[in-house]
Amino acid sequence: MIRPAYRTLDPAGIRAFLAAQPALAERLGGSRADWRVREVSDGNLNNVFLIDGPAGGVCFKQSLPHVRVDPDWKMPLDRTTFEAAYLRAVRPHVSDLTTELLHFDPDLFALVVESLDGHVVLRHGLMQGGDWPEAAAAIGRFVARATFPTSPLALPFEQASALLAPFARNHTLTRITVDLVLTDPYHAHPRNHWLSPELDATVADLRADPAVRRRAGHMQARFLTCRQALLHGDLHTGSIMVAAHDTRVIDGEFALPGPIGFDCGLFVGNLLMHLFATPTPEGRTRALRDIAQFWTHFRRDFITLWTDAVTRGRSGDAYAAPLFRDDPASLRQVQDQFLADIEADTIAFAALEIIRRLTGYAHVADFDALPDRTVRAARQQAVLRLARDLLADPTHIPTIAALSALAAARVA
Ligand code: SR1
Ligand code: MG
Repeated sequence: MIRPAYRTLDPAGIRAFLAAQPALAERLGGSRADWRVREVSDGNLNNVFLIDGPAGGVCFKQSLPHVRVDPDWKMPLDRTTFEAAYLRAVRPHVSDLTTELLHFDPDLFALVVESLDGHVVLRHGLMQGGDWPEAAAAIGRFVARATFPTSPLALPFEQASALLAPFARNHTLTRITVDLVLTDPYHAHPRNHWLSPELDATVADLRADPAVRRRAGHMQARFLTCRQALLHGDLHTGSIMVAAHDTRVIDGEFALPGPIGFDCGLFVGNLLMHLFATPTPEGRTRALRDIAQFWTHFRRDFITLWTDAVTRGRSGDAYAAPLFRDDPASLRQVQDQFLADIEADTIAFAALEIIRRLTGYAHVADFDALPDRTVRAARQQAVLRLARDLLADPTHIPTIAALSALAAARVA
């Protein structure tokens, strides 16, 4: 059989594609002429459409041969392959917190997932002053339940290795992270830019500080060598959709084996930026609440999963059950150390995320909520200085609680 070559589908092409898949056509109901196709592309990389039919809806996502927001930046198509693989790998553990994979086409690099029409992107919702009091706890649960079971804490090393190996080949998007998140902001690079000249001195200070560069280098090494578990790899507030009592993580195309604190740090870093961008005291109170809730739930759920696995004699080869099953005090001690290491990584990766989102290639919209450009620059400067301080002296701020207290004092 000759398989069709890749082409970017327009709405008519998407209708034909869906009509050719009986299960998808049945899910939508009616016939293709009844289907409403809306483009909702929001991220930097891919085309995304929502399709509604008389019986239901689906979401269609397709890789482009370039960065969506920059057609001159050519890019291999393989990213949706990794997103589909990530969904298959974590969905059994987080079925209520992500989306159902309905179909993947490896030739068109297109995936179809359940539609979350009625949900909003968390970043947009927060910017509009909305409150989702359950969302941060849900993301804490998500990270615990997506990482523990995909790590050698839970699996024999052979199984962990087989699970993680394909994701270690997610070179295209890992290169993006290595460059855009971990490297470019710390030297002069043409992709870097920032809001206004008021930030020039802050950016220059940051780059001139050897302690910052040493810590950025250390975190590059953590990111590339500490393969603790399967990560989402891009867990910012634009990769989360929320409704009143429902939180879903989307966009797993950056999935890779890595340090668990990377996923935690991206989420916390984005909440910190929201904290400094939100114009109201209520918004700031909620951002601090969300950071605390996230960490509390992540930590608690991770330890619960681990303790249960050891107690049942069904943990993996790292901290193997025979060593700890009959020694709960030692288990508690190694858990506290493991979680303290994740906490330190979280704080450092949060700082790196803040710096790259304000001085690198891909910025965030949160600060658009501040109409006055001078106020916007002052708030960006404050959160950039916080990020610099977190990197320059990690021993000074060793916990999420200390980080929140410092952020609260600086944003007041
Ligand atoms: C060229 S891609 C830029 C950014 O968009 C994605 O969402 C990732 O965060 C990436 O770093
Ligand atoms: Mg994305």
